[in-house]
Amino acid sequence: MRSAQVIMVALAFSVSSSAFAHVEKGKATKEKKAISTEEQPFGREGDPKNAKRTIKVDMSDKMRFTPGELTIKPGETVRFEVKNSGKIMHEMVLGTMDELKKHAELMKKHPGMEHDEPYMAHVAPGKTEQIVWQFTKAGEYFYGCLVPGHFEAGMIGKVVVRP
Ligand SMILES: [Cu+2]
Repeated sequence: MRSAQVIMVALAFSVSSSAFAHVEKGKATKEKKAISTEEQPFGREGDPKNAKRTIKVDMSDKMRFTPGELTIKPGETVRFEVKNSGKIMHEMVLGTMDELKKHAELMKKHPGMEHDEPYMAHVAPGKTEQIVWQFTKAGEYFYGCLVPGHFEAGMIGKVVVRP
């Protein structure tokens, strides 16, 4: 029982640290691919068929998300329609506060880095992109814009997952 717990903890750690394994790509493409089964501390990629709720999120050059706070039920799959109503690039990245902070630091060191994960949407000015995500566990999570400087300017929102 003890050793099983240790393995579980080690496994959870390796999964969350792999979230920072960015792949440098020429261009981030949004082609159709299989739904990832990778578990993150804040849930996993959702099946669009199970998304009963759509939440529109607006991102502006005032470095704000609207809405800035969401309440979601544990197990719920949500379709985010993420609109960039500004004139510069923005992105919505879901995560824990700890991960978002680390990720923002990484983005400052490597500003040209492109990455694509199911829990993030990079949105060009005037465009709308989607994230389908299942929040599997109750807790407090966040979404941030990790374009260098934006997170620090307060471009951050909160997701409260509770029954
Ligand atoms: Cu931004």
